[in-house]
Amino acid sequence: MRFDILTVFPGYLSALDLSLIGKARQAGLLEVGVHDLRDWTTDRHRTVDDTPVGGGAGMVMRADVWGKALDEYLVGEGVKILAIPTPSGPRLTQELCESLAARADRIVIACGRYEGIDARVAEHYRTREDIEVLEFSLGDYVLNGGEVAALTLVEAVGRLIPGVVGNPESLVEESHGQAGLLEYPVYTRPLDWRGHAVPEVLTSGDHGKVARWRRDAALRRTAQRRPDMIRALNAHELDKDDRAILAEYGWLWPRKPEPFSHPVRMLIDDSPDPGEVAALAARTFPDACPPSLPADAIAAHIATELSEEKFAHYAADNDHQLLGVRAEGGPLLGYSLVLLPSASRPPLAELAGAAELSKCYLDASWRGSGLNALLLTAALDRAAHAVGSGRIWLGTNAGNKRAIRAYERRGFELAGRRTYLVGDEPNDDVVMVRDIDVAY
Ligand code: 6GU
Repeated sequence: MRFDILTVFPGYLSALDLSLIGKARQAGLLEVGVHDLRDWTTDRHRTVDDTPVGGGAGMVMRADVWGKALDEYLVGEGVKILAIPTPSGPRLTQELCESLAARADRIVIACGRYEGIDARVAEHYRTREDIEVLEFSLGDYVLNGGEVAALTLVEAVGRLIPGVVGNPESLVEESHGQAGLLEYPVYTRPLDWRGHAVPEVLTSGDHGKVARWRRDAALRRTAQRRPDMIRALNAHELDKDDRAILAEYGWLWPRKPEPFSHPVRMLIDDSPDPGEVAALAARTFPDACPPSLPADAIAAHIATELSEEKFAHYAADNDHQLLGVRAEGGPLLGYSLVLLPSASRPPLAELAGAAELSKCYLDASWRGSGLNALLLTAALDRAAHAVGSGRIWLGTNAGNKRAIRAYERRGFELAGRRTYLVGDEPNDDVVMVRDIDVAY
């Protein structure tokens, strides 16, 4: 592969004589030519720029000078790329660098300065069928010229050419590599430095455990720093452990049907619309009832206890904590209602002073996805912040084994029984309780 870099500051690119790229050039793996754009000027002052047509600040680089210079290097057989660094281009990515390393024969880089290069230069070379024009940006900030971006492109593409990087395994687990994750953190000796220890698992010699730890760390890092990369992951390539880690950061998938092949970011909504909550409550309440319960009793309960007016009252009342959960920008998928001790009427004397988890319901398509744990954690967290340290109780139908098991997994224990009226029908409920505490 050959790079030709055109610039008004050829000295800027002397860094390409050094390190791995310098060695690769000496070894003949890579050719790099650096050329002074002013060599293609004809006037005494070697002028490469002029004032912008239409007015405005700064100077614009002349198309005629650039055209003569570029024509000289965009020649020969094979895949020819004209790369133009500009903050207004699409972002340079690892994927693009891999594609260039695999198929480009010649890359000519036009380094602009001042306000940029006359737009007709890119326009003209785009009309040439034997040339691909690639405008690219390094990121959302402005540099004084394209030279740093040219260095970046040569290094990012050059190191992917076989033989340039000594140990090809170094390329496998990198950030922005195939896994679509940032790289895990790395450590070397000393094992203890200024009181910071290397994570113990890395010294265990257990390769399976080390691999899992590194994968977890990569997932955590990416979830914290680059939500855009999590959103782009293919959900079907993630295992159970991956999913559990991402769930901690609010990224979930519905279990069935599974229409999303990408993780979905769930957000807690601290003030859900009471009408939306009432609609969700009407949809989800029947699933929590035993089959023996008459439909009209369920309908009566929905009409009186789960109305928009009731939820509007809870939303406005300081003794109640109403929460929703939804995918970013999507419909409400779950809601919870906590009654603080002042509003709770516990059915057992020993629960006096406890808060009450009065409701916690999820849309059917999201059950089993981990969304329940997310909502419940948020509800308990807010209850704990209101009461400090204390207890929270709940009642759920004694026949609803799925719910009872789910609450047991979240630390609730059986405390007794109560009778609960749905419409006029008495129902047998279990009462469960757990401690809550502000987690500082
Ligand atoms: Cl490629 N060029 C300039 N001048 N500024 C930039 C850039 C490129 N990428 C980010 N900022």
